[in-house]
Amino acid sequence: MNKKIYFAGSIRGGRVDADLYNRIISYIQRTDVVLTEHVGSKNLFLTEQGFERDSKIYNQDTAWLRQSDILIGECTCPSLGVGYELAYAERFGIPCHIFYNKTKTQLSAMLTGNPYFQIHPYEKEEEIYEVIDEILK
Ligand code: 6IA
Repeated sequence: MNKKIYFAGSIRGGRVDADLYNRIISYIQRTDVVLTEHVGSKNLFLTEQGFERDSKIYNQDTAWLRQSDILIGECTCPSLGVGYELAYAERFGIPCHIFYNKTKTQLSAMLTGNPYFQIHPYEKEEEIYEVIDEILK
């Protein structure tokens, strides 16, 4: 059966890796379902905000997260929202896989120090897809 994947990546934390998120999402979609396809989208209106809009986003994302089978996060670009989602997923017992480019950043000790998280440092993008094959099989 297709797995439901919650892909987490930075939005207001910065969009430098948006194209990478998009490639990872497309890769997962070859075999499984990504609930958060918009995280890789080029057309997010980052300046739009407001409590009503943001509370809809929060409610929708946390509902998706509770329904998901696995969280896959790309954490090279730090994001408060992704950090929050990881803690939320842990609370609901959703398995979490975290990728980050070790030549570009050092991951927070709050993630590397927590054995709940399965952490995958990489140097080259191809390594991500090899690990994803293992995760999804
Ligand atoms: O703190 P951040 O914005 O970097 O948090 C990114 C994470 O929060 C992502 O993994 C998303 O799942 C979630 N998230 C943050 N903003 C949105 C959003 N609005 N839509 C859906 N999920 C979101 C995008 C437009 C908004 C900037 C006006």
